[in-house]
Amino acid sequence: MSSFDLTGRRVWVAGHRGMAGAAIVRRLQREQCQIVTASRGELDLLRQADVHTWVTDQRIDAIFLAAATVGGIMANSRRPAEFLYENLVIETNVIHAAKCAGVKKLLFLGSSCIYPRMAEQPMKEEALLTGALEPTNEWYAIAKIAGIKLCAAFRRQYGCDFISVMPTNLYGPGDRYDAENGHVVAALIMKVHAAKMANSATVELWGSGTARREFLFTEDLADACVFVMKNYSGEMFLNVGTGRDMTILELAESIARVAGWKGTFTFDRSKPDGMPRKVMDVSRLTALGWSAQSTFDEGIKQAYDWYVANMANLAA
Ligand code: GFB
Repeated sequence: MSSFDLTGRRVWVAGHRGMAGAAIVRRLQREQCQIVTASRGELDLLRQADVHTWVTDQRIDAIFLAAATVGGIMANSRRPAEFLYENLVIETNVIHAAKCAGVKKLLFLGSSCIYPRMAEQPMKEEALLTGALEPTNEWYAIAKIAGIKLCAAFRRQYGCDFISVMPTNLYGPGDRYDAENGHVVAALIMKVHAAKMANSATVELWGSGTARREFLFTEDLADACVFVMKNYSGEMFLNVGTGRDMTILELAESIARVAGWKGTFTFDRSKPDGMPRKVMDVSRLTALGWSAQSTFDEGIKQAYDWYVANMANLAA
């Protein structure tokens, strides 16, 4: 197994304000490395020359590329240009700058939405580009597929040690708590908590509630990213998840249980379900020696408690 020592390295977490990037920063605090971050005001990742200068001047050794324009099913459908263009530009700028500056290792974060809509479940890495994408997130998926291919191409042509991981749907502290544009876990935590506070008897779910998703706690994702950075080198990207899924209604019921809300769910079938099922085959990562440690109920409780403690600041 390949090994990359983080000790003493200057490690840039691109996208450290996002849910995944912030979790990677927290996890890296347990390593003996120098964590480097840049706020949006200091560095605009959409500006190629600025990214090149910054990576060179900062003498970066390793990069976690977690910066991306992200959102839930509705944000993806409504803002296709931003999801395609901004993600392509960010990853192109950072990956190319890393090569030019001689960065020793780079880990790119993709997404499980890269797989075909009708991919065989659980989805193996080999399913990439074997069929048509899910229309609600194809713009984001195409950008993420390009990012994986950039890492692979730079490895083949220039020998760069650039690798990619494909996280499943994530949730946790610091998620985007936005009922319209966020992902399902954050949106349902908000809706259920609001119903509890208002003594409402019902909460409306988008779609049929029968779509199936796999959810990974963001602290587990961060742990997997650090593990993979240290222990894996190869052209094939790696799925990161739990390998277990549930229906959206089951997710909603778990959140209601954690929140202590006893109402019922209704369904707005005018809203899309998106992919009918999305669960990853995580056997490649398991074979390397990593598996998720948090239980779903623990993770949801932490995410819910974080939201309740921070909701006043989020609204401000
Ligand atoms: O997490 P989510 O927005 O995105 O939605 P995807 C997951 C499922 O939850 C869909 C249902 O079936 C939705 O119809 N759902 C029910 C809700 N109620 C709600 C609600 O109030 N809000 C939201 N957002 N969903 C994403 C991609 O797809 O997967 C992203 O759009 C990313 O780009 C992510 O790749 C991993 O799981 O469908």
